[in-house]
Amino acid sequence: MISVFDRLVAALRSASRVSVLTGAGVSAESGIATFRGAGGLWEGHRIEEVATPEAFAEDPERVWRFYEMRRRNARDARPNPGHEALAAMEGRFSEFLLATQNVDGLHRRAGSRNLVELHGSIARRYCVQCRRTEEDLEPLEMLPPVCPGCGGMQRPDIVWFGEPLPVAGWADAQDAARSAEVYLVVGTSAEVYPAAGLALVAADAGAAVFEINPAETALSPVFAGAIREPSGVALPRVVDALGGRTA
Ligand code: BV8
Ligand code: ZN
Repeated sequence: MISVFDRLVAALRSASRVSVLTGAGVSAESGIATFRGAGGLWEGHRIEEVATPEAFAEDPERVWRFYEMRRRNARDARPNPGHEALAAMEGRFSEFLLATQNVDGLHRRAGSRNLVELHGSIARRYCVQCRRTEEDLEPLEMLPPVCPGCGGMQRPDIVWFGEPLPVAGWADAQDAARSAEVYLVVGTSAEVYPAAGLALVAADAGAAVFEINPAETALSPVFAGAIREPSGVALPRVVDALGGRTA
């Protein structure tokens, strides 16, 4: 009986088009709490209540306290071997795209370049008046921060619940899911749409879809197989097994 791990490695060995969807679980080993693992609460409120345009309109300072806390966590965190393995995979396939739901910037810091940040980035903020954008992870002097250009209030460049995903990034992620021969779903509870739907797009288009997650998820039944290990352990093992594979 061939193991799921060996099936995954064999599928990757013969693939030239690979795409990956990641969620908060890939950053867990960098010390960043996941949404639903950490109870998904902030000051006693569900994330879905804090990460919305309505919450921001009602109390921008409270929402900024949530994001300043997450900016500090991201600033202090380091990419883990799972992030690094995904960055290493990029160069081994003629077509590779990593679509992440994470806003912590760790994939980019690990070296991933064929990357779509489906839900924005905690390092970016923009002025609600003139849309001027700043990008840094420095501590913010005042909350809410103000635009250095026009003095308008800035908001995080994050996709909140009820907000549309970036059009270009979403299109690229969908195209990659449609054309992938192997699709990896790593560290996500697959509860947030439309991101989670990418796994269904890949499966419907005939990709071999594998899940890397210590726990079952809503989409587990759809997948060709699951590796029930932390991504920081499983992904480096997969990359090692691919050896010096060239594109
Ligand atoms: C939209 C930015 C329309 C914020 C985020 C009812 C049914 C279905 C859908 C909806 C519904 N009601 C509303 C909706 C739509 C809604 C949605 O899906 N809601 C959910 C809650 C049901 N979606 C939206 O609103 C989206 N927009 O639909 O717009 C539209 C269209 C056009 C025009 C106008 C409007 C926007 C969704 C984006 C929301 N923003 N992030 C922020 O981060 O502060 S989502 C947020 O959840 C994060 O991005 C996070 O990544 C994402 C998903 O969570 P996960 O990443 O999966 O994390 P989670 O903690 O859940 O799971 C962690 C997993 O890791 C677990 O499985 C665990 O086992 C595993 N794990 C743990 N350790 C490890 C590990 N795995 C591997 N290794 C480990 N070591
Ligand atoms: Zn401005």
